[in-house]
Amino acid sequence: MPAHPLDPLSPDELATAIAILRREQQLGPQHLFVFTLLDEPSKTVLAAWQQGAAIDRAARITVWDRAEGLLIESVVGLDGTVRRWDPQPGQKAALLGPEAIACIAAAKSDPRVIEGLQRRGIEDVSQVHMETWPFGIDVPEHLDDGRRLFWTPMWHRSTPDANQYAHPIGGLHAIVAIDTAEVVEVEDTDGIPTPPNAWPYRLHQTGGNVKLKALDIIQPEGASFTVDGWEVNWDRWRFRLGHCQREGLVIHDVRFDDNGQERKIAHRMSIAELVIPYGDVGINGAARKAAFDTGEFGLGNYTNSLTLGCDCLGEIVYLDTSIADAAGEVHTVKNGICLHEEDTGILWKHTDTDGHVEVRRGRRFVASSIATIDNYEYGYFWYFYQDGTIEFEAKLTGILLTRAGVPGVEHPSATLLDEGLLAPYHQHLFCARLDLDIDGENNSVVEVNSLAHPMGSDNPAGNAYFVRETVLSSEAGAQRDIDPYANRYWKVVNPSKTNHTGNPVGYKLMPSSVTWPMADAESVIGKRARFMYHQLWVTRQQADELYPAGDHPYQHEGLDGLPRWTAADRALENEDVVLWYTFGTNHIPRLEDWPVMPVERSGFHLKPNGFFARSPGIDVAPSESKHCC
Ligand SMILES: [Cu+2]
Repeated sequence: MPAHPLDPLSPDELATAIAILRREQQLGPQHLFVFTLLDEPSKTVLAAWQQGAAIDRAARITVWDRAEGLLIESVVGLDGTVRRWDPQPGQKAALLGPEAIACIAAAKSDPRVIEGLQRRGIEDVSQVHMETWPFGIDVPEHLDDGRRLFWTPMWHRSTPDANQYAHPIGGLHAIVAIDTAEVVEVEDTDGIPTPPNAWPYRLHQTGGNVKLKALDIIQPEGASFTVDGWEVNWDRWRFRLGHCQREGLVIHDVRFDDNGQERKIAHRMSIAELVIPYGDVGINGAARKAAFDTGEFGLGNYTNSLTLGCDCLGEIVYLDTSIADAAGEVHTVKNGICLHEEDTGILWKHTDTDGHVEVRRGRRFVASSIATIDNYEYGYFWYFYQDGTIEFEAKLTGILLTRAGVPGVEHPSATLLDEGLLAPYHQHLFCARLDLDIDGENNSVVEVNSLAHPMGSDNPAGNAYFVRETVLSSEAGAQRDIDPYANRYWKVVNPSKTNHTGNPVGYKLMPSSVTWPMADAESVIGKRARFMYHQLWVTRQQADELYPAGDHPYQHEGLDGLPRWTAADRALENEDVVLWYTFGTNHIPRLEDWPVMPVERSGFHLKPNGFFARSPGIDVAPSESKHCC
């Protein structure tokens, strides 16, 4: 039995939930399991639950009936009951791993594809790497009959250890109807040669020429944290971890011990969507390239198994993660989540006029997980600091998505990496869903702008500035953008709880790593990922509002999720609010991003702002390192 209602579904529970649904709804081979997720208990249920009490466990299972082309939302109690069975006509399932394998096999045996490859000098189709890219809704009219489709950019991999993205095959794609694994069209444009150079990156190919002396992280007394099931205790922090097939790593129930009083900060935090729109104007469907790695693929499906000494250094505790695939088979990833501590340099320091020095080293707790989706790696790193800060950092690495270009012809929206080898411009836009509960559920969100009066009677020396605080009172007015000129940030405060200065306690969201979407808001991707046009959205907490581009973005026309919910313009003051924060990177590829991109970082900070009476790091003990002063 799970120890806590928020524990991820165990392998047994995943298998049992699927078996119950199969039995009770008489599901057959045409039924695929799109997402099998924990049906998280409501805040009321969680608040009433006592350690050791019985737990009512349920799974939220999205089923795709491929024979009927029908998506069904269900909730299955582990007690054997089907509590919801709710067909969703018109919605389409995410792209599922086993389907992709069957469709690629079909594309590789299609005579038009084989002939197109041969014309390009490629005789062995087993040397072709095909990817399965969603169509968005940019489906050619004659194929647009409601089917789920994808298309297949291809690369030639001449040896098994070659860089899979060095030889993009120009102008050849199959368009595949997913549910019947049928190639419905082959797009074939001649005249684009395959780039010739190999660009290997494996150790035996590049050599490990730069060798530094060993650097070991030694914690002779062991780690300073404890992990009990999915609960972590470290320093003054206590929180729970979760993991699911869709979002990957999830953080639950974050609390901080403030001098003996445990105070709640967040109920649930996750990266609820990740969209990568490409800005490629090229031929043959290049404009279609935009993927929702969370909603269309399920980022958690692609979780890496992590390795001590490589992915993580120090005293590590790993947690295994489990998912059920489309066929209902349960897979467990050994070491899917890494938990450890890191030194973060100086936490604080002062040298007094009398020469007295006080200095403290800082440390942070890290919960991380890495997913590989085709060419890219996404590391999700949540950091908890001794000064009360929470940070999220996405680490982006992996291989640029390449395409072939005609040598000598300049491409207006791609970087030329090598002869005929292009890396199109694109963006990675993440949307964090932050259900903060600052000392309780009823909170308000305040925008803080720093402003200066013009030099004159209100500002005689021209140096003065003040802050203007504006409560974001309803959802329509709480769609906000960054303003670096006003040093804008947003605070989540509890209006019913004040600190010793009489001001409400709060945490602030510090915007950083923001990129502005380049796609026109009325373009296909602009409608489908409308959330990306504001860095901040605030909504009233609602258990079924989880994904900012809607529950099922695959081939969805858009304007679902945040734009739809916020049309209700619900009041937000002193309510249970959820912040949605959009951030990311504008990736104009560099030569130095090739052949494997050094890690790029993007994220945000949540910092206590009047939450504590003083720095919570002030009484951290001095370092006892033998190498210290
Ligand atoms: Cu990129």
